[in-house]
Amino acid sequence: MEAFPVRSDWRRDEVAALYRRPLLELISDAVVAHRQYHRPGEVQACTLLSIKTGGCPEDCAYCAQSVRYQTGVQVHRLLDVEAVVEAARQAKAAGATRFCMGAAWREVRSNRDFERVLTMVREVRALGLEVCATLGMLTPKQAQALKEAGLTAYNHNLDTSASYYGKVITTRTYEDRLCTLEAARQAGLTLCSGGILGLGESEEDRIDLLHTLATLTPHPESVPINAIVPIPGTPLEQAEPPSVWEMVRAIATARILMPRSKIRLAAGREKLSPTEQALCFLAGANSIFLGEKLLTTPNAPPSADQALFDLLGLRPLPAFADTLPA
Ligand code: SAM
Ligand code: DTB
Ligand code: SF4
Repeated sequence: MEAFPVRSDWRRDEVAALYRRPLLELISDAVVAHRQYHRPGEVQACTLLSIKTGGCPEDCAYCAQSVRYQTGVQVHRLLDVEAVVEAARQAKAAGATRFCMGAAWREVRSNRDFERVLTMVREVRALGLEVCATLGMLTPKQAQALKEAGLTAYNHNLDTSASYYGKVITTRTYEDRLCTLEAARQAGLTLCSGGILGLGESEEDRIDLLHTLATLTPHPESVPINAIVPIPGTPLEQAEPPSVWEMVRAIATARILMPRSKIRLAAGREKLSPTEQALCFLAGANSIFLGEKLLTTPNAPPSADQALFDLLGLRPLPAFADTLPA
């Protein structure tokens, strides 16, 4: 019997009990679960690029790119293929192994812009990088086209619990989100799906979110845990970012629930000290965003990340690496 088996039949009460364990006990188990499936010290480095910025018709209360809020973000149409490939080349040279392209779209339309995204996927993949995209809702046919172009992963976050979702976003439903994840899965893409802490949700909502993610079959291969980055002009401009303890608790719980997945310490890392980030890695985070910028906000500076990797003895995870044999 494996110590920390991969299971998708987690009960809500089991997730709640895990989430509420004394923190150091939770971390100790997360350390063991992490080592069972991953080489400790290996951290996946992903770089994000916003390929189409702002002007999004959705009303996500946290987002700098919604057309409904005055956030000062410079709207930009879909970038040219050459600019994206050049950014991917630079990301690779800086040590990234996964390149993630984000578009401020409600959904993909099957038009010339989508054809251009497919070309971007083909060309970035040809550089030997894993390619991820986050483009909003997808149909099964679009998911298939992305897969055929060489996309590795599709990012589509559940963000929070099903019951709190309507407090954050009213222009689409949780069910819509789950349908897109299903379309991507059916097309053979790996999934990247996680959430945000600090939307004003309760502990129950965090437990619900983790329960939903951990009962997807199979689990998302990547689970980003974002801390809210409060954006002036959005309804969540005054949101209180989670404490490091809340981040660590969510990461450790996710690590035990989905032991084979990569848990990404995503947005909000810039605000954490090296000591706080070390605690997140110990608790099971093994993926980060590397580079100057996330989509519209600054990320941890590359020089600080290099120093952190040296200090903690972390190594970049190679592209397309598998987890440890069971
Ligand atoms: N439009 C697509 C969508 O919503 O799926 C893709 C881009 S969207 C910006 C990607 C994800 O970034 C969101 O689902 C959310 O989880 C995260 N995000 C956006 N703004 C954020 C913020 N201010 N703080 C933390 N996470 C954020
Ligand atoms: C994810 O979970 N977080 C990233 C990526 N996936 C697309 C986005 C974070 C965005 C932070 C706010 C911004 O830069 O606009
Ligand atoms: Fe649009 Fe995505 Fe931002 Fe929501 S999170 S407003 S869908 S870009």
